[in-house]
Amino acid sequence: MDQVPPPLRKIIHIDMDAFYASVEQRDDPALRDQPIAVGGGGPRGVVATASYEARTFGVKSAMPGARARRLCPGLIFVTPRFDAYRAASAHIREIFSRYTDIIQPLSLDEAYLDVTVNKSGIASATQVAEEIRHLIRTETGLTASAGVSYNKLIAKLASDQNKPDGVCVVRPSEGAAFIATMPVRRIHGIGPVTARRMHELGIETGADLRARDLRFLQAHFGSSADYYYRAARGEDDRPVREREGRKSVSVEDTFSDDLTDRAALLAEIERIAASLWTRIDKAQAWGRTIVLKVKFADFRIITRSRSFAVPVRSPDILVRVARELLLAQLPLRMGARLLGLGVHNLEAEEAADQGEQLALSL
Ligand code: DCP
Ligand code: MG
Repeated sequence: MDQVPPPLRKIIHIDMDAFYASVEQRDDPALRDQPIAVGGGGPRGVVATASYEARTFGVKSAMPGARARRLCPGLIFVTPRFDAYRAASAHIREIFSRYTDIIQPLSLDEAYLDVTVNKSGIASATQVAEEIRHLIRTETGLTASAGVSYNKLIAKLASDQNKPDGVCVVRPSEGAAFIATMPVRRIHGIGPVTARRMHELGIETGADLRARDLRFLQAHFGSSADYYYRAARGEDDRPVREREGRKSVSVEDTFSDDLTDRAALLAEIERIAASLWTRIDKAQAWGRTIVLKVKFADFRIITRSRSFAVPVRSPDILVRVARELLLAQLPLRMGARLLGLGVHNLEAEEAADQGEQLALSL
C-alpha cells in the first residue's frame, strides 16, 4: 500500500506573559510598572509569578518569598485572585474557539491550537496567531506570546523565544536546527530527573541528543528513547488534545527480597517517586491525589492516599507526601514485597483550569 505522507500541520502555542502578575497590574493601576510578586509574602510563601519589572531583579516563579524580597527590596507581594485568572483564562479560550475547536489547554495561561484547517479560512498560521494576540490584547488588556510551527514540541519552545508580547515562527526546514540549540531540559517530556541523567551522559543540548544513536538512547532511556530520538530531529506527531481519557499515572516495584528496614523502604519510595515524577512530567498529567500502595509478604495490599485542592506540580511535594504516607505505616507488620505510588484525579483537559498550583498553598 502506498504511504501518503500526512499533510503538514499548523500548530500554535499561546502562552500569556507573566500571567497572574499581568492580571493584577491590569486590575490595580497602583501596581503598573512596579515590581510585583503574586503569591505568599509570608515566611513560608512562594512566588507564583513575578512581573517583568521584578524579573529584572532575578525574582522568579517558585522562589521562596523571603529570597525574592532580598533580591528586590521594593517588591510588592500580591495575594492571588484565582477567580480573576480563571475569568481571563475563559476569555482567551473563547477567543481561541473563534478560530479552531482543536484546543488543548495546558494550564490557565497556555494552550496548543491546531489551525491546519481553521474557521477563519486564513491559510497563514502566523496571521492567525497575530489575530489571536491582537484580540487578547484588545479584549482582555493582557499580552500573550505565540509559537507557530508544524508540531507541538517546537511550537511550545518557540512561544518562549520572543517573550513578552512576541511571536516566533519555526518552519519545517528550520525545526531541526532550532532544536539543536535548545538545552534538553526545555524539551517537552524531559523532566528534571531525565535531564540530570542526560547531563551525566554529557547530553546538554538538542545537538548532543541528536549525536546519540537510537540504540544508545534505548539502553539508557528505555521506551522513551524513540520520542527523544525524534524530538532531537524536530519531529513530534503528538496530536493536539491527546490527554483525553487518562485516569492515573503510577509506578510500582516488586523487590527480590521483602523489605522491612526503614531506611531501605524510604530509599525505595524516593526512587519510585522520582521515577513517577518523570512519567508525570512527560505526560503532563497533573493529579490531585497521591496514592501509596504496599503489597505485603502475604500478598495483602493496602493503599493510603492524600488529596489536595489543586494538582500536585512539584516533585518535592510528591516525594515528601510519599515519604509521609509510608512513614505512617512504619514499622510494617511484615515485609513488603512491593511498593507503588500513583497520582489520581488528573486534571481533565477542560479543567486544566486549576492553574492554582500547589506551590502556592504551602
Ligand atoms: N505558576 C505558579 N507556580 C509556578 C509557575 C507558574 O503558580 N511554579 C502560575 C503563575 C503564572 C501562571 O502559572 O502566572 C503561568 O505560568 P507561566 O510559566 O506561563 O509563567 P508566566 O505566565 O507568569 O510568565 P511567562 O511570561 O514567562 O509565561
Ligand atoms: Mg505564561
